[in-house]
Amino acid sequence: MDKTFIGKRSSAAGGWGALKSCGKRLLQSGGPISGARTMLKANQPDGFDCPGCAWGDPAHGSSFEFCENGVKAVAWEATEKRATPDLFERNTVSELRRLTDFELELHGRLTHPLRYDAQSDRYLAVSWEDAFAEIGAILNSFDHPDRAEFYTSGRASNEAAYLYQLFVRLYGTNNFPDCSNMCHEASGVALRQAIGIGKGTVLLEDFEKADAIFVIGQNPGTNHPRMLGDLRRAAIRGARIVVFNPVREKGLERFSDPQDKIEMLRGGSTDIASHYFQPRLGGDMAAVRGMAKAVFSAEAAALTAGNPSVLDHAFLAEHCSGFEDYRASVEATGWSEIEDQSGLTREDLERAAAVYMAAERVICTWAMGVTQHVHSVATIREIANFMFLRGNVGKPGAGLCPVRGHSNVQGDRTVGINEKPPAAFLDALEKQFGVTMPRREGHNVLAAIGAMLDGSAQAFIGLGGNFARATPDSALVEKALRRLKLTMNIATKPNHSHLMPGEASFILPCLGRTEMDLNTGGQSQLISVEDSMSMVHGSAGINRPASPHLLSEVAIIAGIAQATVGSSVVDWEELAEDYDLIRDHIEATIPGFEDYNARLRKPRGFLLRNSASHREWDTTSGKASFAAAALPAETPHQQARKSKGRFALQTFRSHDQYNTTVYGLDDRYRGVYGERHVIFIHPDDLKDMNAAAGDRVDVIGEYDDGVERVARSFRFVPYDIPRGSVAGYYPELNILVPLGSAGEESDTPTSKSIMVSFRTEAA
Ligand SMILES: Nc1nc2c(c(=O)[nH]1)N[C@H]1C(S)=C(S)[C@@H](COP(=O)(O)OP(=O)(O)OC[C@H]3O[C@@H](n4cnc5c(=O)[nH]c(N)nc54)[C@H](O)[C@@H]3O)O[C@H]1N2
Ligand SMILES: Nc1nc2c(c(=O)[nH]1)N[C@H]1C(S)=C(S)[C@@H](COP(=O)(O)OP(=O)(O)OC[C@H]3O[C@@H](n4cnc5c(=O)[nH]c(N)nc54)[C@H](O)[C@@H]3O)O[C@H]1N2
Ligand SMILES: [Mo]
Repeated sequence: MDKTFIGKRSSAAGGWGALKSCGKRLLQSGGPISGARTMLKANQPDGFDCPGCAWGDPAHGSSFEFCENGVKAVAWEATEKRATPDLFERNTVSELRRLTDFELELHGRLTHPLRYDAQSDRYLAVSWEDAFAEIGAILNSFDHPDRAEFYTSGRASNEAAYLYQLFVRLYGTNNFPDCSNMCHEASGVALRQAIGIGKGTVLLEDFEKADAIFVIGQNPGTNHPRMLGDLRRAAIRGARIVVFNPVREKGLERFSDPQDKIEMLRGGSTDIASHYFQPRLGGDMAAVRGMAKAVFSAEAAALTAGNPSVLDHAFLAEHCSGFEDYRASVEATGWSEIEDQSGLTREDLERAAAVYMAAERVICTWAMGVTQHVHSVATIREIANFMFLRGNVGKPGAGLCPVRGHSNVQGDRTVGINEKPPAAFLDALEKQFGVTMPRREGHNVLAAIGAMLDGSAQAFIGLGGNFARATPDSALVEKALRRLKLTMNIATKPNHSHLMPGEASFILPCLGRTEMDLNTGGQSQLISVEDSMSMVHGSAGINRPASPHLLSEVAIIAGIAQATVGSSVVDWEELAEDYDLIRDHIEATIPGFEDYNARLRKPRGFLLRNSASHREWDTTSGKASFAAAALPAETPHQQARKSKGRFALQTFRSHDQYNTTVYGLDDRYRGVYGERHVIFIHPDDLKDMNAAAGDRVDVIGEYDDGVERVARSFRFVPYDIPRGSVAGYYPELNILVPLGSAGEESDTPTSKSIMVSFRTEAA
């Protein structure tokens, strides 16, 4: 094992390696037959929405879109293994805490509601009625509703999320910390400022028409494998694909599509990226500004030569505000600053700009490599600026495309999981339910942790997710959770967040996406989700529930709501019996859901209207707004190099994990096997430290707040990554992400720019 932990990188992403890996997962989950049957229903009109990612579903195509990581997500949920009360009786919580999340989740699906018994330090089975009654009583014992924090992870359906926000607002607070705060918050903030809506403007069909696709700070080979199919088809058609990523990611280089029988038989693969640029960490705003600068020079040259304009003047005149200020700010930015921050040369950026200018229709996609930095909002505004120059928003084959994470993270926001709810939504809720809604701004993730630490919060309620592991400074968050009066998690499998009980604590097991959700009359209930392209579609599970004691998320929320706020305003039981009635409330309070129940039952669902894609700009200026910000005063790379031995660290996902859920210890595309405690680093940086591949070191957090942060025993992996930038896996490195470092305007933890140094492992 020791000699082989750094092995061969796959020659292409996808392909036979993906099929082999799937076979293994399906077998582990209890047999290929039931597994394959389950997979055949993923992302089909009459099946369930894949719990893997938020990429859109095709209107046409093969009987099911094959996706290795979709198979893993489905198999993970459809496992035959069970975490029964027996497991919790045999082991104290302190003993279970010694297991990794990987080992914990291997115990399988939770089967019974559990209540923490402090005296024996064990979780014991409890009835649903007793659990609801006790939770309601504790929530009602606080002197103020803002004492409780209501977290949401992005898997919750529209129906569960809407019911949850309704209950929480009737209870009296807007405290909705949400996984989105750690994810695409910056995209929402920046896009609302720039185009008047916090969502992307493209449809899946646009990928069939684009002449160029820019992919910035995203690793779709691992995190959105079905997107690779769309990129591959675009590449074959001759579209140019321009990648900006400090790390050479296999999936973006070559891809062998398991859907393509001929390619599979020939052992062939398709080049994805026509251009692959490796900026320094956090250097993307400079890189995009460099491309904009090249576009402006080309425009000047075209005017001099009497050639057609490069800019889309009609679009700029009719639709944009702030263009002249932006032009001035680009002119004021020098090439040396651009080259230094981005780590790319002027020639590189001119080449990239040439691709942009040669294309009639351009799509730009991005994900966490852009959103988890201090300057994320400014960077996304710069991406929008760049796209406005040639009118690449609001026309077919073009647009802005933040690629979402969790399968319904976008839908949860749409239906009201928002700590800063728009006034119009609260007005609509008041009209619909005839009661006053809280207007105070609530807590996001960082504010909720702050409130737990300073003692003003007394309860944590989790609708899915793994709050303690996904958040920054995980060691501090653990302590904060254990000081609360109440902690409660609705979950499918055990994880570490459940093992940090407050005075009273509950684990409430729920049905997964793949399972049949039947009401008391035995009728199957449909839920709905919204993908990255704003398509809303239905989802109904096909598997038998993992245990007869499970309730749906909706039923659990209804039970807690009934016990806490009673049924004078809302008949919770009735809504839990018939989700159509929840959808009626959504339709009555949120624009875009007209005829929700009928349209949901159409094969591909329906599209939520996106104003910006119709070139309607709901911004303060009423136009698509340019931003004229200067480049960041300092990028993480520039900050790190001021001190010898310091590096800028990003934390990303391996090919064998889903966020805090680790499926296995291999990262095939990056050639790392059986080990997750690794640091990817440039070979020359290793040489400078007199270190070698495989050496073990402690990683020291170098954030300036006096807190000592050490991640112990990591091994170096030499890699194709810029000097001064290093990378390693989330969540193992979350103890190094400082709570105090957050994105400007987004308040997102900066988990892609952490200052670190290395120390030879303490003996
Ligand atoms: N199988 C699987 N699918 C998933 C998930 C999963 O864990 N597993 N997670 C889901 C979720 S919640 C999300 S949010 C998405 C995440 O999807 P991604 O955003 O693709 O996730 P990360 O692994 O964080 O990868 C970030 C990428 O950005 C690059 N990067 C880092 N810093 C920079 C930078 O400064 N500039 C540039 N240009 N690039 C940079 C990294 O090298 C890496 O390739 O995936 C979703 N889908
Ligand atoms: N350092 C670092 N930290 C990060 C990131 C990073 O890139 N680097 N990424 C951030 C991002 S993008 C995100 S989205 C967050 C993710 O944060 P979370 O959403 O909180 O974390 P997950 O790991 O997705 O949650 C996994 C747990 O969800 C539960 N679960 C799974 N399916 C269901 C279901 O159907 N219903 C219910 N109720 N529960 C279910 C299971 O118990 C499982 O253990 O992490 C963030 N944290
Ligand atoms: Mo995410």
